[in-house]
Amino acid sequence: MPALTNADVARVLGTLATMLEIDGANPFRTRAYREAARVLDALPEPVARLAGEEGALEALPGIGKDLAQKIRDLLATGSTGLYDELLKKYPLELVHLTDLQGLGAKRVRALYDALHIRDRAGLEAAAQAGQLRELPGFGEKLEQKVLHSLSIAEQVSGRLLLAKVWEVAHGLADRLRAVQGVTRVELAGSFRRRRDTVGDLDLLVCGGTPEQVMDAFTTHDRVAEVMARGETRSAVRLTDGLQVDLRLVPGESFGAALLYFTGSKEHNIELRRVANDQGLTLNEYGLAREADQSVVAGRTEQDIYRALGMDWIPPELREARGEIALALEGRLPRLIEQDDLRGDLHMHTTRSDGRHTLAEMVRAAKERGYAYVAITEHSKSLAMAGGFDEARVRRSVGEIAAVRREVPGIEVLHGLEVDILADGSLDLDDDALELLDWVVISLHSRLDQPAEAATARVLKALEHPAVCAMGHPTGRMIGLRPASPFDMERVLERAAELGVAMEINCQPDRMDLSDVNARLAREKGVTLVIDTDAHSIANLDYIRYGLFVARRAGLTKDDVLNAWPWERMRKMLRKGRGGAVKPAEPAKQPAPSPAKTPAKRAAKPKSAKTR
Ligand code: DGT
Ligand code: CA
Ligand code: CA
Ligand code: ZN
Repeated sequence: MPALTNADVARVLGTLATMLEIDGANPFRTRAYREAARVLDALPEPVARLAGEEGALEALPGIGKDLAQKIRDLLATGSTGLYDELLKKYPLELVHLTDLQGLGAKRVRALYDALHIRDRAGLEAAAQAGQLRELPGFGEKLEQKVLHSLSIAEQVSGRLLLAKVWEVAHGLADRLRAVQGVTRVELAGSFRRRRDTVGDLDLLVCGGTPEQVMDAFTTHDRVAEVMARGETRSAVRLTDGLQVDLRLVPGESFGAALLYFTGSKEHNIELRRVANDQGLTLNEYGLAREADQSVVAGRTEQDIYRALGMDWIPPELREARGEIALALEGRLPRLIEQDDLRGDLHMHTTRSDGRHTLAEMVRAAKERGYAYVAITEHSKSLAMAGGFDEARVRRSVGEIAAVRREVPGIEVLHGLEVDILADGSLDLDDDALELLDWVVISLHSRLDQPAEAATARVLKALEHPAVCAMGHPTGRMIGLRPASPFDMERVLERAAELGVAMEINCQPDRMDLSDVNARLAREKGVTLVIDTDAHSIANLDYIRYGLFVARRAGLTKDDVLNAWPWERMRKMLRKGRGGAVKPAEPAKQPAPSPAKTPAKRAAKPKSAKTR
């Protein structure tokens, strides 16, 4: 029985909450389970260790005697009596229907009772037959929404977010590196290309005896099932369902194997064609002469690319999107790196829905070596998230000034994440917006608007002269919520003209803009900004996922606003607008008062000039 991780236990508790909801249980009870799941998910130490200490579980917030016992049962047996009982009534397939947009526990229950729907296939068939719209409280619109939601879920089903597998992937690799005689371990496949989701993990190992390598692999504590075990290849399934393939490869062909199993398949195919054109053959064993099969290269990727007359291609670019031609001409971009970043321009604190205080977040940003940071709470229409109204923004001015004194050595921008209302106007009046150094605008509601209305809404919001950047532009949530259908090209073209930066949001389930859209943005002349949208100190680590998106988009440090040194940022902010690369045309909207529009931003940020 493999040890359960905190995430495993949290997942079961979350599932229990949903099952209880479907069962029509007391809302207080379901909320208690949901809250406990959240607490465990955020817990920094293994819950299994706490369970061994008298009273330690009960000391956690929101976990009483009853829940503590259930957690102990779970850890000991992998289940609880209640879970088994509910699972008999509500299979997981049914429970997971609540993940789909528009379907809560009540509606899933109604589908089950009225139409005996218990899984996605049944739901899809019923929706296509027009049966959903007939149910009380459903209607045609919801039926359409469900069908759409199913089609998105399909695209990612069976795939896991990169961030979800990050730790276990590195844990496995480190474990294998520790095996005697092992000289190289690489995580290949989509993981190495840093796609936002992965289907499975592909591990390559060099050195060591097959016996010891495979033992270390199959006995990792997250392994739930050994699917295959051989001398050169094994495969396992982990507790979260992730499949991992391991291949043991000899040193002389390690580079060829790494190249092949990193993919993408499309990149491999194109590369093989380049080889063939030169009278060579390329496969996972090496690059060889067609005529006599004598080996030309194979030990490292560099050797192989070089022998083909091209530069080594960073894995993030290996998607057959033109990188092979660039590498043949020696014109690959110098991709942005972690060390290039100088700041983070989107984060929340306890003043709205973040978990750490203003001073804690600023200090954490400074400790990461950033030169500047923007604090961006929500605006008032997100009332549940503690959104700021005008009066609160005014009070915030003093709070930001205080934190600048309290944490010297880092520039603090007074920012806000302002909601774009359904009609494209902003969620705060101009007087309040004028108090800000850095305005991020975001779509949080009414993402289901039809394309034309959504485009008009975003275009109108971009025109406001206070706007510096657009946060998580499309609003997509991977596998959960589709992108707003606005006309991306038109929006990017206007953003470029106005000098509004577009965000690559690093939240692992957002990754928004996507790699494809970020690439398009750069082509249109838009400056990108890579932001964590952190709601806690730990979230600042998410920066790596946004960097991956940027690298997959082929961005250099010049394309990314928060890779600019503070001086350049400061000058740009004083001129107004985030990241103007083309001169902005005069705003079409009537300015609130002549003194306000460009002149106002000429004075900003005040802090920057004085320090
Ligand atoms: P995933 O696992 O769906 O997230 O995506 P990958 O790219 O990791 O794909 P996977 O695990 O099926 O295979 C790993 C790599 O092996 C893939 O990126 C390229 C290579 N590969 C797999 N099948 C083929 C194939 O049929 N032809 C070629 N040329 N390469 C392949
Ligand atoms: Ca894979
Ligand atoms: Ca694979
Ligand atoms: Zn945010």
